[in-house]
Amino acid sequence: MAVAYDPDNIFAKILRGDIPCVKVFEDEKALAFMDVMPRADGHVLVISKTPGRNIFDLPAEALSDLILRVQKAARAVVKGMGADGVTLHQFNEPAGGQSVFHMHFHVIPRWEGVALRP
Ligand code: DGP
Repeated sequence: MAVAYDPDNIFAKILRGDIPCVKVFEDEKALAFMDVMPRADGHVLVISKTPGRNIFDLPAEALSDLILRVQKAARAVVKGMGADGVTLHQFNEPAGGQSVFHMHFHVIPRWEGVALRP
């Protein structure tokens, strides 16, 4: 698997400020913002600031930085949304369900007995 990173993907444009987003958190390693197609209220995307298409090419240090921000986002959405838990989604390549080819995690608040929206 060696597909090149495309610096013109949507999330790279969001990182450059070329496309707006509803930002919820940012530091030197990652950006978190609201998903435009939320599977539940409070559905957040956490993206790496290091260029990488997905799990296959993101450098280990950037992956480690990213998962720590995912943990932070998970704690924040549970607190902020009054959720009972979170579901993390992370897709890799079209066959794996990925549609935006810049490494990211979905952090989706969950409530007991409430299904995800399709
Ligand atoms: P996936 O690559 O399958 O993890 O899906 C990408 C997600 O990104 C999908 O839930 C919709 C979201 N998305 C796509 N374009 C935009 C955009 O321009 N802004 C925001 N905030 N989210 C987007």
